[in-house]
Amino acid sequence: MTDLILHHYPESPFSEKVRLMLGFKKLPWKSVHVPRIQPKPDVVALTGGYRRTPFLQVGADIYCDTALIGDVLEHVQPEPPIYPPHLKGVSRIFAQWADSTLFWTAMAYNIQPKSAATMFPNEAVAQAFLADRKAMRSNMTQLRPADATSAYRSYLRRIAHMADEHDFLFGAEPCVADFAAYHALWYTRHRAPVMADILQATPSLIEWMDRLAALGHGRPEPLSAEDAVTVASNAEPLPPGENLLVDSAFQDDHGIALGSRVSITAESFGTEATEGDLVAATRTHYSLSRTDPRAGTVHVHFPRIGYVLRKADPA
Ligand SMILES: N[C@@H](CCC(=O)N[C@@H](CS)C(=O)NCC(=O)O)C(=O)O
Repeated sequence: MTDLILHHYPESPFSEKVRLMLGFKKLPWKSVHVPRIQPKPDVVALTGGYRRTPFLQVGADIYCDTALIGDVLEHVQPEPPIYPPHLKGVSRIFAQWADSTLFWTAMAYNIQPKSAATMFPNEAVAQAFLADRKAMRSNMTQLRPADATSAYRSYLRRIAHMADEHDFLFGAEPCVADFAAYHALWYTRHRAPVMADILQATPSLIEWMDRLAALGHGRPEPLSAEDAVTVASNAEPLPPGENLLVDSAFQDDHGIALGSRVSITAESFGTEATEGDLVAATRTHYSLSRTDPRAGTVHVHFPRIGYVLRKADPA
């Protein structure tokens, strides 16, 4: 199979979620480091506008969002499963809560003046990062630090209750719920250690985190961003139904026909649009075809949930 190329950066919590899934499935992968803030010319050459981290490239197919990347990894390497059949519904619903409510509560707690001072090499880098993220959050409400602290404490206790029962949240083996709940807590522990006391109230939580960390990151090998763009330009995107996604049947909820010129944006946090021709709109995902001067023709894939599909404005 063509290489799995993960575009990510070490400090990114959502990337840690995927790195651990790769570790759980013992997969080899190529590791491309992307910038933490805009501009991201090599990212945009592949995604067409989407700037969030991580995304997964396989040849000329670009899979955006960790929810979709989980599906791709399960397809590539079904064992061990991250979506065990008996937890199919609950694990995805729990993961969605963790990737949204838990994540944003943790981040409002993690990034406060006390921790921000320790996270960046200097004031200029800190200011650039905070300004970039503020612009990304412009359509979101943000928890105040005290409210975030109260909620985070409660969520941690609830997760610890689950870890009291079994080695992992829903049983003896990890599933997507564990990976989704882990990454924001990993950020507290490793990227904002001055804030990490909050994790100590619940020993079973730390033991559960240690069990997940022990899964490792699989077998990464470095690749430059330029080489990743060359990989795309030398490949053809796979037709819908033959790529690494589970379904291809057309589901039209928007009155937008296949072949239409469309744009896709995240519902919130980083709403830069990707524009292209709609080549698939299935129960689970959208796929756009676009041609880039450097990357050639690529298919960019997004999950349906969390993304907005619109007809593109006529040129
Ligand atoms: N729902 C997305 C969220 C991804 C996300 O918010 N990632 C953060 C980094 S952990 C991000 O994109 N930050 C801005 C950036 O990296 O440019 C996913 O699951 O992939």
